[in-house]
Amino acid sequence: MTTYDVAVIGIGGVGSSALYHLAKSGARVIGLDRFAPPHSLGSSHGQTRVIRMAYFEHPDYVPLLRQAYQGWAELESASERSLYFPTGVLQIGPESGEVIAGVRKSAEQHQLAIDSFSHEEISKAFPGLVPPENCVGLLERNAGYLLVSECIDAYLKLAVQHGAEMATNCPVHAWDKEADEYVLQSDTRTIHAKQLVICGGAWAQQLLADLNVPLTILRKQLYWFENQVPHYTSGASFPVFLFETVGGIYYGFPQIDAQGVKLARHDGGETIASAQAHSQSEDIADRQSVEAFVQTCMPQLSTNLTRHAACMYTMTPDQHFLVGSHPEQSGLHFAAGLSGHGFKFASALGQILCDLATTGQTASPIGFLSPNRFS
Ligand code: PYC
Repeated sequence: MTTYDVAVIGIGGVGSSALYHLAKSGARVIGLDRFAPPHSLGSSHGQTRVIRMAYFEHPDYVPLLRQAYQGWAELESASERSLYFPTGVLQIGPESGEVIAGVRKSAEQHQLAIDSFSHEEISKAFPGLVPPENCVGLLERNAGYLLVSECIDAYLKLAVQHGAEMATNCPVHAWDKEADEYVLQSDTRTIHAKQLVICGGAWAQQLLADLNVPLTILRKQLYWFENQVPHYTSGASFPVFLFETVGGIYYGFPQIDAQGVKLARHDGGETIASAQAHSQSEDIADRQSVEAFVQTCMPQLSTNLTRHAACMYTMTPDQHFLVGSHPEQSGLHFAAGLSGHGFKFASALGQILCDLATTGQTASPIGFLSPNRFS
């Protein structure tokens, strides 16, 4: 019988990175997943994810983002693949809104370069964008997008090259701690491991229920719209964008291929009871809201849909992540509740989970993400 040093449950965004870092550190590691990543059934698919450093959500994320940028650069170098595209990220909203005030606060606190645009300057600098009245823009040039499935694929391939094992299409139904080992049960296998890392995405609601932090699952819609004009393309240096409007928060990406411009709504979403209730079905009200945004703020973009997808956000009560070691179960470490803004951190979180599983500690500043804040 094999006893692994570490078993990783969930090898999507963060789990694939953890698997890679663990295998590279020399640990005997196995990654398990109920599907076969990269796949389209969870939270890490749909072509692109935003990456930005002047973090409106909270300045405490910035040191982790510095680590994450470095981690993505290392992945690009190790895999010889282009995964990060620094198009810049333009954030637009009222001066006193959550987004603009939050970007300014993080930029000031961490001396990050951002360029400011008045309402009038936005449309001149970015033809095709019509911001709502009273909005300003902040452009962070050291920001852009990641190719989401390619990142996971690169991590998994490198993890295997470093000796990791993978068990895909292998849901873990239960685990127990026997003496000093975790014993995991799937339909077909029993797996023994000294340490357990849980990166279960929306399945963390069940896998980490004993943390007693309520996790809400939102079904979110992604759209690709046909584009006929040059302004909205990466070739025209169009940036990733995020708009805070009175109607909601909308974000999107420059056109990078024949599918057109990807757009979605960051707030809202349909609450579902569990990850098992997820489906790819459309949400008509959400689509109408995104179309109305296009007609008002990107009026030269067509509303003909070329592609639609649905993914899940796993929300904590305060929309900040849960990262750390289990307060009562020694040897159990987790990253969960990424609340719709976590993928960009996967390179750093995988290293942090590796540190926790192999040394019991990390030098990365994750204290503000401890689940203890809810107790
Ligand atoms: O993580 O930056 C982000 C993001 C914006 C909209 C959805 N996710």
